Amino acid sequence: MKIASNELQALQPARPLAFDVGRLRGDFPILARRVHGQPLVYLDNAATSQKPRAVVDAEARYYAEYNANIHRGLHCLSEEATAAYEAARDRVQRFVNAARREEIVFVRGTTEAINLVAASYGQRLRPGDEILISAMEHHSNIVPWQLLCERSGARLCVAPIDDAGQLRLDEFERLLGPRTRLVAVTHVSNALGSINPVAELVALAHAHGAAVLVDGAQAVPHLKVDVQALDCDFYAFSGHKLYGPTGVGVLYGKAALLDAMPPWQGGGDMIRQVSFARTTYNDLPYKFEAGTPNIAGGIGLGAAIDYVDALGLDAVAAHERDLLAYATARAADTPGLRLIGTAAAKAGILSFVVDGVHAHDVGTILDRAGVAVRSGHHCAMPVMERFGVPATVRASFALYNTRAEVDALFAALARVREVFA
Ligand code: 7TS
Repeated sequence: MKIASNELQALQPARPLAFDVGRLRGDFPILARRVHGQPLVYLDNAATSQKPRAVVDAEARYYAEYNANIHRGLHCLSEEATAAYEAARDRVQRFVNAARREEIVFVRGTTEAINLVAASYGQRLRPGDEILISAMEHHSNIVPWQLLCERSGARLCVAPIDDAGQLRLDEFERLLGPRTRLVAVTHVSNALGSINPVAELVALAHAHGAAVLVDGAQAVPHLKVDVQALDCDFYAFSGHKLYGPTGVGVLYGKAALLDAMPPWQGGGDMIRQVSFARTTYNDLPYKFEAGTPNIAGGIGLGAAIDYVDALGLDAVAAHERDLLAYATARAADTPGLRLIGTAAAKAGILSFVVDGVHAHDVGTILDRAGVAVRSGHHCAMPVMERFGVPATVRASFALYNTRAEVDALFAALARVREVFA
């Protein structure tokens, strides 16, 4: 009996490819370029990560071969585009282990996901209710809640962090009270790298009857996320930090909650029946997806998830842990460098200040050496205030970074010392 090669493939146990950073760097065309005459050392992955050829090609193929609007045309191209977009939703569902595909709402990014929850779920908040966040949140997980507090009369409570940049669990628990309706907390801090014990926070919040939104923007590229195991009510992330396109992201929400929530934007696709007397809304997830979405972006995000899945997030995490440990050790040997964020559990981020040199000057000198980092407050001004610094330099790692690139970072930092000596 002859066995076709694809059937043979199906007989092999699913095994991630070996993690060969040298080989997989070839998948990212941009990594071959030079800046200021130097090889690019891209360490600004927490801002946005670079895209593998597979993602760029998936977007280009949509535009070149089957560009059409989705969910409406009965013609061939529209059916192909709809199938590809909805297949991306299925990939996202598997990626975060959501129970149902209707629980995956496509949005513009993390920021929009959080604003959606604040605008829609937020309508049930009343004066005197409380929203609990942490002191390490990105502005996009602070300001939407402040706006909601202004609208509703609710109060914003903030759980503090310790000197290492870890959430104070005792204070978090103390701040959970009978008026707490919602907890909104980051999974991984973008300014410090701290990983929060989300499952534990969710259990505590649920014991007090509060729903939980998790900002997963900095977590999904580095950790395997299982929304059912976390038992969070909402989980938000962006495609562009996960090797996918900009302008697309995901709001996961438990179906029962999403179902009970009012729509937040009105328009095409989110309705079932419209008349001037009365409009009824579409089923989940479309009720929250008004208007033509980022079709190419959704398809590109599906390709990005395929790429990461093929490598295996466990292998990616192990590689990044090695880079972070190596960089942390080198930082300890660097005079005048102080780490901001030394939590026991960290993912992919080395934030620091250099004695006597502003972070922006450090960033500029690093850039001349081809090393791209972010210098500033990282849209987390309260974190800067907590540590008494105006800004930090942040090197953030991705699956394609190497120890040699960490060496390039520290060689450029030595140059900073020479310039400012
Ligand atoms: N939440 C966290 C924890 C983030 O790190 C970011 C972006 C956002 C939310 C917002 O994501 P967006 O895709 O909607 O913009 N963080 C960063 C950063 O650290 N540097 O640039 C953007």
